[in-house]
Amino acid sequence: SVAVKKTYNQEYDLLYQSIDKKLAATIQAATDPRLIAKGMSRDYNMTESFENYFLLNGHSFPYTLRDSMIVTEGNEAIKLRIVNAQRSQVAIHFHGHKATITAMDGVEQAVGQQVTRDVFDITMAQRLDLHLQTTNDGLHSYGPGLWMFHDHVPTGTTTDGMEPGGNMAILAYKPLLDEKGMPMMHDQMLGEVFDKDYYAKKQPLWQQGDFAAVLGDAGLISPDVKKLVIFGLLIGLIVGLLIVLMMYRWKRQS
Ligand SMILES: [Cu+2]
Repeated sequence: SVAVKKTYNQEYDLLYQSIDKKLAATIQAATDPRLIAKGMSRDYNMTESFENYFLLNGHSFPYTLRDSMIVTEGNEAIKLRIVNAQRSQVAIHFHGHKATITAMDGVEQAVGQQVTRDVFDITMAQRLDLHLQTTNDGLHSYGPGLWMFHDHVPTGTTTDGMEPGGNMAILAYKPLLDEKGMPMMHDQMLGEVFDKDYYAKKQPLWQQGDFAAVLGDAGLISPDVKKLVIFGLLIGLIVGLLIVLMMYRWKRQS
């Protein structure tokens, strides 16, 4: 807004949400509103449910890099409006920075009550306005970088149990972005997790590492068919020879 632009160089909204995959599946599976109502209110039991997906502005990592990156030139005052719309607490941390709470639930905080800190615990439905200063003064910013910002609740950075995912995101200083606006070196850093097989849990975790050529995936070592056939033929030959030998002896005795 115009008023914000007087004090700040940029402003961002950060909306945190989570999804319970069981509840989402109930809605997807039914075609009749009565079935949806029954499924959601009577079959579904919230006390036996989990949060499986964690979203920042509607997307999970790595898509947060495309849609929810905070990009700064450095030496900027940035206003952040954070809303926790998920059913559990978030504890948001901006690596390499200490931001300041300027408002809570839309109410401006008096200067003496403004708190500068690392991690911001935001309970359900709570809103927090922060002043993030990207000036390298050893306090508010520790200098240019690709700094991640994420929920310190361990489940918050997972996607259906796979890490890294969820609301993991990046606060990027512009010189460290490539010509497409993506973090530099993201191929090397994140190539493994940009593969959808990673989140489908089909990919060995060491696919990119030195072990890749040595080790296959757990539980998926396929049998050597050629060896099995030769083994079977040899066993057959030995048994056959024994039978012939026994018959020969039996004939001689009779
Ligand atoms: Cu952190």
